[in-house]
Amino acid sequence: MASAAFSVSSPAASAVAARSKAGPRAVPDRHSVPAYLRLVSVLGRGVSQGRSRTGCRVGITRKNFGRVMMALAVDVSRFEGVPMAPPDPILGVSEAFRADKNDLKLNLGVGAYRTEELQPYVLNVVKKAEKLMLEKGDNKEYLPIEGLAAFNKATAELLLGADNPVIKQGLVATIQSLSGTGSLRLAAAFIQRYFPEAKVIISSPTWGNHKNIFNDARVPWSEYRYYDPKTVGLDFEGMIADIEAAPEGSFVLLHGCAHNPTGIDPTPEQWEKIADVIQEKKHMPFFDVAYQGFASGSLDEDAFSVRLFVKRGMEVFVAQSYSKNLGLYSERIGAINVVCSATDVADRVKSQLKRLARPMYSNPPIHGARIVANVVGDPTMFGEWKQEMEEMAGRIKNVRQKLYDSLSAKDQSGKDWSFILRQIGMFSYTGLNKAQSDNMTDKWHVYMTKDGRISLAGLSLAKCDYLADAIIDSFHNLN
Ligand code: PLA
Repeated sequence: MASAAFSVSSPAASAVAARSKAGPRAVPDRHSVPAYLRLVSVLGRGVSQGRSRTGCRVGITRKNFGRVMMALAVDVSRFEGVPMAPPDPILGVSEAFRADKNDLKLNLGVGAYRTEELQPYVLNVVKKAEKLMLEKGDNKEYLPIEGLAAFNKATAELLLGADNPVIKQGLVATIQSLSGTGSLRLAAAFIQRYFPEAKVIISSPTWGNHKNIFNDARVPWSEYRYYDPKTVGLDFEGMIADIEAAPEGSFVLLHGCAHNPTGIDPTPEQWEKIADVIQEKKHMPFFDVAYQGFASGSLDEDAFSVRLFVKRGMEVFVAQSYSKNLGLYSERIGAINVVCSATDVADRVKSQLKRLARPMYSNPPIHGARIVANVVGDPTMFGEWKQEMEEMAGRIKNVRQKLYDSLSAKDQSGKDWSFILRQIGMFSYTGLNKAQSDNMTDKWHVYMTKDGRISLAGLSLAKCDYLADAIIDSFHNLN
């Protein structure tokens, strides 16, 4: 009988099997077998028909690889058990923003740079590189699994400095990957495979997607203290104590610069101390560098933390992204670099990263890699990029200052808003709680993440007064 031949695994199909066993008297409901086996006869070619013990028509499709498939009708879905996922806390904000028809609306959710006119910005140097690429008529062949060689060279040099001995000695395993997120995910898969006992410790708070990445890779994580709401600054003692207390050999996830969401970075002296503890505890530093050049306006200054660890001879993981500093958000261009203690180690690590990448996405996209390689590899374009990046970073700093001025001038309560000036990078961590952030959106049409973070890269000088009114109202009138 046909039903006996089924290999079933879904909950709906198991229910079918159970009911079949129960015999013809099983009472059909909306989700029962007969409802969806009845329609099988309309499925046509490749479907053979028979009768189940419930007396219903059933159909099976035999694929040539020998598996027996159950042909299902449409009134009960196999996806019945799939619940609706919540909107993403960051990218979901942009969806809500797009749906709002109010002219006053402001999207300060995702960290994406806008011009003073609040328009997306394609860097001139990117347009120039793309024009050259088009003129050259480059082909679209597959890249090797590790990505474009010229990109991998350029990206490691940009991160570590072209003269860094670790590059000269071949100690860096670099794999081009799918921007910052994809690079983090690849590294997480590597940790899961080769350090199955290790856990990752991440700052509290951190970029929301970090937790998803390690969860999906099945890498256990816990948090170390980072932000102190009382001082609106770094909880340095707490951070050091928690890194010290983590099991030896933990991976310590650090934001290379422009910590997201707080905008608070350790000082150079504090970085030294952090490196001391990590070294003592034989932890592995794992840097997420998503904003090189965007914190200070200088690529070298923003790589200070990573270079400090590398200079100490430590083995280090670094994920890089060109979404923000070259405005290549949708090109998905970035890299994972693993600085190793010996050349053969770097070769082995690289071979395993490739092995992980191959079944995940095979090989990375070429367009963004060529842009980066062309810009970084050409002294004139490199200079132009640095200038444009300084301008972008400068515009964000101006907006930061203006927002502080507006808040200080308008708020009669005497609250000290100077923490905004001490924060760096794209974001300001306002201290607004969820209810207050909801008020920002519901009443003022200011879209932001519910942790109180606002992206200053999405703000214009002209909108600072309006935003200050919204913040003051939300802060003082809601708790
Ligand atoms: N790491 C950090 C700390 C980030 O803030 C982001 C992006 C990434 C990695 C990944 O960026 P990429 O994959 O595009 O290279 N964070 C954004 C966007 C700007 C996002 O959430 O995806 C943010 O709004 O926080």
